[in-house]
Amino acid sequence: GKISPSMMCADFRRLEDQVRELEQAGVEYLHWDIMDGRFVPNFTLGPDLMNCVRELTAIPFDLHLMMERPEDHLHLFDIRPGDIVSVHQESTTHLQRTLQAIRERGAKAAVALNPATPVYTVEHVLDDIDVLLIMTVNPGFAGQKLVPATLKKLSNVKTYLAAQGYPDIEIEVDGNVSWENAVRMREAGADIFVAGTSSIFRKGENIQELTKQFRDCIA
Ligand code: S6P
Ligand code: MG
Repeated sequence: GKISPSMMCADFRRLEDQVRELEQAGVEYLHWDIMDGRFVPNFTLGPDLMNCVRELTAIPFDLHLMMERPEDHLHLFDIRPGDIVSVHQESTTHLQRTLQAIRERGAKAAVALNPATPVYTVEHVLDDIDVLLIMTVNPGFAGQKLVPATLKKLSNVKTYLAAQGYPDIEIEVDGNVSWENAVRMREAGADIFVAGTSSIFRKGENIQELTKQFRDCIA
């Protein structure tokens, strides 16, 4: 499995140090939660901060756009080849066109699904996606509890994608990916794990050490 640390859980007072620690830990992505206060009831990181960290590191970015009409705002982000860009099925008006626009910028196109959104809603864009992001909490905040029904949903996703003829689409999970939940998510077929306060970002503890332990859970 691949690890995508959630940067909204980082210690902003020492952001550059944290990025270095994540480099040392060998994580595959940095996960950027971008919220607009409308699609989700919170605000978090924005393009200026994300683009600034871009200059600090070569780790690919994993953008999670939690906003109304993300297609209107893609141009604000320094998207590079090898990144993942997720837009929500629930908030993107012309989903197929938006996924195309993401691929045109060289990134992997992803659709994110809220816990209540059925997987079959992406059936007609399977040709256009590289990653399917299954939210295991309702997006908006770090530190929430897993919505239990999402584990069953997750275990059906892999079978569904294979049956549709898309076994190579990667499955990403986001929300309360704790040690215990990560093991279950791995068994259910997840490939990319968003790591937040439930795993590698804990006050007073060492990121590299925690990341090592986390990797054992998803191996
Ligand atoms: C939630 C956001 C997530 C969180 C992440 C935090 O709206 O999309 O990426 O930052 O889930 O991790 P945790 O372990 O605190 O749930
Ligand atoms: Mg996220």
